Amino acid sequence: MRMYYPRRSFIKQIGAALGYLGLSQRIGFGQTNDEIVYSKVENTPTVISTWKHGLAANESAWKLLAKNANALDAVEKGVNVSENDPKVMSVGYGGLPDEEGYVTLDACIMDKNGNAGAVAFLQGYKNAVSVARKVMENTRHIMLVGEGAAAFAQKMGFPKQNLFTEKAKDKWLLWKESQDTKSKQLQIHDTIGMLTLDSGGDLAGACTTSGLAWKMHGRVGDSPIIGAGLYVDNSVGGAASTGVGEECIKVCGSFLVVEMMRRGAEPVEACFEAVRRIYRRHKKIPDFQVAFIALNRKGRVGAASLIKGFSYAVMRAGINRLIEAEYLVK
Ligand code: SD4
Repeated sequence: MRMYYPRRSFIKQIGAALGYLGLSQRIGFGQTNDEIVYSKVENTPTVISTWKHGLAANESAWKLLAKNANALDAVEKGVNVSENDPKVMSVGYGGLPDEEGYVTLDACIMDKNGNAGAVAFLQGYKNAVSVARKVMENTRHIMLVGEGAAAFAQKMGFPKQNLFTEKAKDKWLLWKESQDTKSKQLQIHDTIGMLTLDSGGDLAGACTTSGLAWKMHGRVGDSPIIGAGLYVDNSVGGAASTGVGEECIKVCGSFLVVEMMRRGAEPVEACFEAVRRIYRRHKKIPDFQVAFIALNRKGRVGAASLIKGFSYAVMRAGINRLIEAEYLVK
């Protein structure tokens, strides 16, 4: 097993060169245009999100950021795209269910003032992050769960609907036949976490998911937990996570990333420290994934994952790009 530390690769330089020519724009080229993505330009509106479906979510957030909208509106509208898309089977409508066949959603959101809202074990309302925002703005609490969260969503006027699509049902029935929990855990971790920086230099973040597929009924992961699935401190930066939530919760992952940045770490270094903490708790090669994205208040971005296979999307200056994250254990 080899521990991997971030470094610039030749291929990335090629990606950067193509970026200059505009060849890698909007197609998820997969490499970093260092000048745009890692530029030192300060206060450039920026959006970063997890996984390939983050590209579409970024576009929606970007539309708002480009019009000088605030980071909070952008982040909410951004992740709503994944929540509404039945093809994204790990978030919102069309999300894979728990082992008993219930689609239960977890989400949270944070604004520039450190305010936070969250819902967990929410059923019947696809835009969990928007319900979380209402919790933040319309109640004196931070988190509502289960029936209470659903009753609140109804009161706030969100439409109730069945989130369990036929496609998700087919997959669930297949799993029930095989009961192959282990390999499925490895494959299914496509929560969307998103961080935004607006033209006023303010940050916001959101995280929304249907959680690990085939989880126990009642299980809640890291995604709605402030400090685990998401953390934003406007004076420092923000971080969000994806992967096996239990591992992230145990190290207060997103909080850790932000605190590392507070002490001067670059976003990518801060993300590596969080995955390193997780790695150290396990004496063997990890058979699960955890990954983090980070955005600091200057607009610098970074990400890291425990094992290979995590990608994240960054949009800035109208250019949207999917990037393979560096990973810790080869
Ligand atoms: C969870 N972190 O519930 C989430 C899983 C995930 O796509 O990333 N799902 O633990």
